[in-house]
Amino acid sequence: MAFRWTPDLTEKDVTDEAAWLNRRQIMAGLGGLAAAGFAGGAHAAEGLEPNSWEEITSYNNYYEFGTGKDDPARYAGDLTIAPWTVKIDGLVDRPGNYTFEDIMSKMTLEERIYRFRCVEAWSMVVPWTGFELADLLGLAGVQSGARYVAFETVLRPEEMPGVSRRVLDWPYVEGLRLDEAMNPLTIMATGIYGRDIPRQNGAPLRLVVPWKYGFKSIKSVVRISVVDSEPPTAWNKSNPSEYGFYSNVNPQVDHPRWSQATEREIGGGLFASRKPTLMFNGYEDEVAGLYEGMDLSRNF
Ligand SMILES: Nc1nc2c(c(=O)[nH]1)N[C@H]1C(S)=C(S)[C@@H](COP(=O)(O)O)O[C@H]1N2
Ligand SMILES: [Mo]
Repeated sequence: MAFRWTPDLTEKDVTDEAAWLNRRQIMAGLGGLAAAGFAGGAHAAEGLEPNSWEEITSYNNYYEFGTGKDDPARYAGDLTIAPWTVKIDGLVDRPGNYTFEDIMSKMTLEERIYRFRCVEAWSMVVPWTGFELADLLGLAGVQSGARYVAFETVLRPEEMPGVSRRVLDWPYVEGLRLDEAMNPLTIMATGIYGRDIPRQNGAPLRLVVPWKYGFKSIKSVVRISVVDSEPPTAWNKSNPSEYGFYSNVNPQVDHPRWSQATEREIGGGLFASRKPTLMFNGYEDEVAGLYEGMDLSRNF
């Protein structure tokens, strides 16, 4: 087995987190408006307490590196993330291979503190840095007739020890309806706590859709295709009766094998009580309109 670099929590990580928290306190002191702007808009201005850097980067799901929660932090160190290109194709005016640097030079980065709810009924709060997916799609120029957006994760068996097992049909793929993709809450994240996003969290850029179960937020994206019909998605292909295309967080629609009414907060401690899960993970005001007239127990 090849040498693996294991990312450890260094003094710099702790310093960055402390600096970030300090900066936030200063911003909050400047008044509600500044604090709201810093948190990335009204939806995030309610004072969410982010999880620690350590929690966010050591308890992960990234099955290409193994199915254990600590496998991604242990084994993702070998993933080559530079150079990196994202192929944008399909129903766009300017298809092509966009380099990570090219994308970063054209996008506006913002900090967004979002709730993150896994379908397995645990949750965190993550201070992402990223840009709106709508801006990237705008760069490529979405054509009329486009209805969905498909995403694909990098597939490198020599760097990803988990893909030797067919746990899922690799590469990992995901999809959104075009209006979901264009919603201002939907971002491509490139950082956490103001630092580059670690490999175990989906470096160098990953999707974050905060009102949907975590598996929709596909990591290490290498391809974005604008298409006219609903694209296949990894978990739906593997088990369609348990994982639907929409996968909106919904406390009233249980997973066939467990309740979705409550969640375990990571870092809550051994004796913490479970927290009630919020409709659309707390983003109902922003996204409920996308699903007007749809039966959410059928379109789960
Ligand atoms: N390519 C890829 N993306 C993925 C996954 C994965 O296994 N492979 N796991 C998903 C699941 S189930 C969750 S909960 C989140 C976890 O993100 P985090 O490790 O940053 O918390 O990533 C999602 N994106
Ligand atoms: Mo998940």
